[in-house]
Amino acid sequence: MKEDLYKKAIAVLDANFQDGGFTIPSAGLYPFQWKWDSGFIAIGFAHYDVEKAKTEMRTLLDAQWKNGFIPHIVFHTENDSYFPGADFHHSELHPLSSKRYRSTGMTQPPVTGFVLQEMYRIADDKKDMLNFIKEEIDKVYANHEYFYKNRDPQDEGLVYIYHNWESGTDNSPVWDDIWKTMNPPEYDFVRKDTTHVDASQRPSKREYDHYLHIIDIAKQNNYNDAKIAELSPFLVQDPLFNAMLIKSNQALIDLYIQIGGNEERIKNIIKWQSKSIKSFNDKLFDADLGAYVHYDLRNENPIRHITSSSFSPLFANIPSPERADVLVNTMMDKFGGEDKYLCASFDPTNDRFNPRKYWRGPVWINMNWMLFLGLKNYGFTDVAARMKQDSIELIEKYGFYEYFDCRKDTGDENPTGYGGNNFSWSAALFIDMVN
Ligand code: 9WN
Repeated sequence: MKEDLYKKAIAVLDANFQDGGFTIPSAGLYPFQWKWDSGFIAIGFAHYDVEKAKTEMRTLLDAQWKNGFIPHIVFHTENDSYFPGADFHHSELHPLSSKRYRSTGMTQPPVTGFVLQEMYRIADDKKDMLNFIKEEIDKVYANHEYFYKNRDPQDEGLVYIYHNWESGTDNSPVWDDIWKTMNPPEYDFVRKDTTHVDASQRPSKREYDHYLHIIDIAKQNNYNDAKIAELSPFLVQDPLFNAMLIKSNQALIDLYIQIGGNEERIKNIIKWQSKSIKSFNDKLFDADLGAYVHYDLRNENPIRHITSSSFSPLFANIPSPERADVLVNTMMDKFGGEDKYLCASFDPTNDRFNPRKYWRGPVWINMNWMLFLGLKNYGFTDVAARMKQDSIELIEKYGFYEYFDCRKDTGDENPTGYGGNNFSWSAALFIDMVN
């Protein structure tokens, strides 16, 4: 069974790989290259087609802007099966945007550093992979430098995101608190996502009004970072985003040491890193909840809800062992009942939990993959094993869907996975987990 699924996973990835040298997340629903998807996808490819893994990362890094920014979607082709596309985002408004690729003017979690390290771990030919890494690593460094220079207005070592799409966890109930502070106009637009996926599994029209309004404000200011920091109604320090930056910082340090030289860069990253880890622990940990939370920088409030992102610091070695114990107890207590698969994207004991809707409850394989590695690293062997087992079981039961109901019994006659099918990162990370 697992062997068949392994072959199927390879078939999903290969079918989604495009002539332009990148992989779409899911046909129809997501027809372009997405930043964090690409990183997870490269990890999958690295196990069986190392050239494709390199191509995926090369293409993504080739779309980097002159200021080090890497966009969240690269629009390689014209395709009207997705909204909002290149003509809505207008990345050319930013003077330093890529002249070669049209893209969005927002980013996604900083995966590229740790992905290069994972590719090195997986590669049989380490020398060849290190040569590839030498070619690309300075672009990742420039990306981190961009974040610390432009996304940390109070110089805390914690970078902000200015849009929920930057978080990757797009309609998390966490953002509801921010929507309450906004009153965007009603936009007139044609949704494409709900032609591919049942509307009950996707965000609402009103949520999309908020999403579009934040982009409009950024566009009115030509995607200027300082203006966005001043004016965007959405400005959040997200624990997942910052944990991934910290994880990638460490990867850069390790890889630069291996490459040799680069003393100045290593010194800078170490400086960023120690500040980031300290602020992360001081500011984002909520002792009463026993979990890390998001911080609303625009309104200067912690957003006190538990999500799967709350546990992501385990992946980046951020909590002390004592705090990691607290975190895992919270996870098992609220998310870990025997009637559930790990790990719901939102607190199942909270009123805002919805087991079928996008990031408001369902299980996502990329989150499980990060949590699995983090738990393993801290020595939570049993919980790590369950995280992996639950991920594999969900894929065996439903296939390579985008997200899954965390309830073992959904009450449906014909239960199914949710969102897009033949979804690339579910296939890629399955390949990594069973290897
Ligand atoms: C907006 C591609 C992306 C993922 C995100 C996921 C979803 C897009 C959308 O799909 O977001 O970026 O249109 O819903 O939430 O994490 O990168 O797979």
